[in-house]
Amino acid sequence: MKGSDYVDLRSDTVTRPTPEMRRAMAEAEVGDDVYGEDPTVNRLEQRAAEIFGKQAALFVPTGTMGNTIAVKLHTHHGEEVICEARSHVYNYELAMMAWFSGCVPRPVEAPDGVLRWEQIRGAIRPLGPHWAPTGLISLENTHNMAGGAVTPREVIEEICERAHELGLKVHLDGARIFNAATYLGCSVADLCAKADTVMFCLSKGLGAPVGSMLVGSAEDMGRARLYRKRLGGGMRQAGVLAAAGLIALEQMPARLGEDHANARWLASELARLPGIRLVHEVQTNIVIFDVAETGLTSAEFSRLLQKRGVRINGVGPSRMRLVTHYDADRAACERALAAIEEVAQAACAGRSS
Ligand code: TLP
Repeated sequence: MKGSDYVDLRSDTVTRPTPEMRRAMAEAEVGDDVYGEDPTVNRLEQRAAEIFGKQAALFVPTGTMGNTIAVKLHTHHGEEVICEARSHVYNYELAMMAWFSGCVPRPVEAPDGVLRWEQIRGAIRPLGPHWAPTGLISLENTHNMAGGAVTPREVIEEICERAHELGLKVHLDGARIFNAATYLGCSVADLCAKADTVMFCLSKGLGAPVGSMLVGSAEDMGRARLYRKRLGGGMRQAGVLAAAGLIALEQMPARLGEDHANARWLASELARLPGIRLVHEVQTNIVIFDVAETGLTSAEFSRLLQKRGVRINGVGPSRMRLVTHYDADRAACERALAAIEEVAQAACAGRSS
């Protein structure tokens, strides 16, 4: 089976560029972005800043680099970064906050994936003879491992206002911030108005082949540009990538509701299958479900699905995560469901015989 024959719900990172993106990439006007001379990158950065209501933006190759730069911007060596216990910045970025910024995470558990000021307040540490002081608060919206959970605007605003009163900055890992805004029916500018920096991905639900953006103050983005270069992210004629990014940014947010509807539909169908337990309410494009009662591990379940032309990965010994996106329409989701049903039924029948 060719890669494109699979129904691939491992992530929304797997989307391929649309024909319009490919055309725009081929025709992109380019220059050397390290000299600030790539007109397409400059346009993308300007549009991202406008759409988020911030002073400036920076095009980075990955979300990991955007988060890494943000942590560096707001902290000093030897400080703590408050983040949710399952957050990406803590669990999936190769300890970059330690490696690049000399900081340690101070994880705080929020079972529903929504960190609130009450919980954060208790984790803030002043400078003292034994403690590393808090340097930054990092939020994640939507929260990936909490199943795409959305943090409402009022919650973010309260955190930012209280943090600012204490002289602390707030970074928002908004890899899927457009999914959050779609769910809430508000603009990303309103949702992120009080955050000091926001990282969002063009290459997830928005479908660009490569790229993320960091947005914030002009001063912070000026410094961020230097950190990007240090990390090897000076990409020269990156307009070929930014051209796809512009289409992702301008056109793709409007269709994210379709992905959410597909995820909700899959969740409601999965809920009636034997041996499958949904782990959370589905708000956006991520569904996490538990297969323990089928008697299979997530790795075994994944292998059996793969044989049936469906790719879904485990995110724990018995937990699986599926992510909907524009490269998997309702018909593809129906195919995925049929495969999951077959595997679950066969496993459960095997158990009871
Ligand atoms: N998430 C990927 C994997 O790394 C898990 C995925 O498939 O969901 N923040 C959040 C909330 C993310 O989900 C991701 C990627 C990133 C940051 C990092 O983005 P990249 O992969 O561009 O470095």
